[in-house]
Amino acid sequence: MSVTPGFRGRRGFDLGRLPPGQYPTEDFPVLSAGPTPQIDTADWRLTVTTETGERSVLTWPRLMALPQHDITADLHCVTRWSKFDTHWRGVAVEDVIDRVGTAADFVIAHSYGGYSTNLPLEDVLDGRAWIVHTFDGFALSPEHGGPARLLVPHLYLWKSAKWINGLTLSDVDEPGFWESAGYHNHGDPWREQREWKD
Ligand SMILES: Nc1nc2c(c(=O)[nH]1)N[C@H]1C(S)=C(S)[C@@H](COP(=O)(O)O)O[C@H]1N2
Ligand SMILES: [Mo]
Repeated sequence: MSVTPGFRGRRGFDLGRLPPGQYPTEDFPVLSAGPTPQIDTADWRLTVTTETGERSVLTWPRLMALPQHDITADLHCVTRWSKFDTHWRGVAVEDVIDRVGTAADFVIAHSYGGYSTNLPLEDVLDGRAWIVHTFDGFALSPEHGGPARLLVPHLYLWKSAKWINGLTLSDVDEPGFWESAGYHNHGDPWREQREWKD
């Protein structure tokens, strides 16, 4: 890496934490491919479907009854902004998936409104991905994916599906909304996996 870890830029950002081609910002831009769904927590459901078709439906009270984690993470959007030290609260994806048995290698996250994104299962296990409902101590706003979104901070932010309502486990990898439109299948910001052409 060409930047010395710990070196601070003009505005005090730790540039060693900045993936290639990104710039740091303190804003939190909203990027949504369609209208913002308004989902009441009383109506919210997260359906986990296994590769054999078994289903487990999580309601809001059941989500809140799972172990809660406080997460501090840097966000990296493929449109080149990065936001450091964001604070979230939510449940680990493995705690949601543990409710069913699976031997699948892939997962597709589905959202209210029809958005989807695909991930290798290993990328959402072991404390690397969460279903988050709180941002900066407040209920997650609808614009940013409330009542609950996926948070996968080690991948570009399009993998962090807002308004999540489903996790489908699969033996085969199926491209989601942006992946079908030419975005990279994996989306690792440290490898600049922006487009699907390498
Ligand atoms: N359901 C849904 N999730 C989504 C999107 C979307 O359009 N719909 N956009 C993705 C993209 S491209 C980005 S960069 C981030 C933006 O999250 P933010 O609006 O909270 O910044 O959400 C991701 N999750
Ligand atoms: Mo994005």
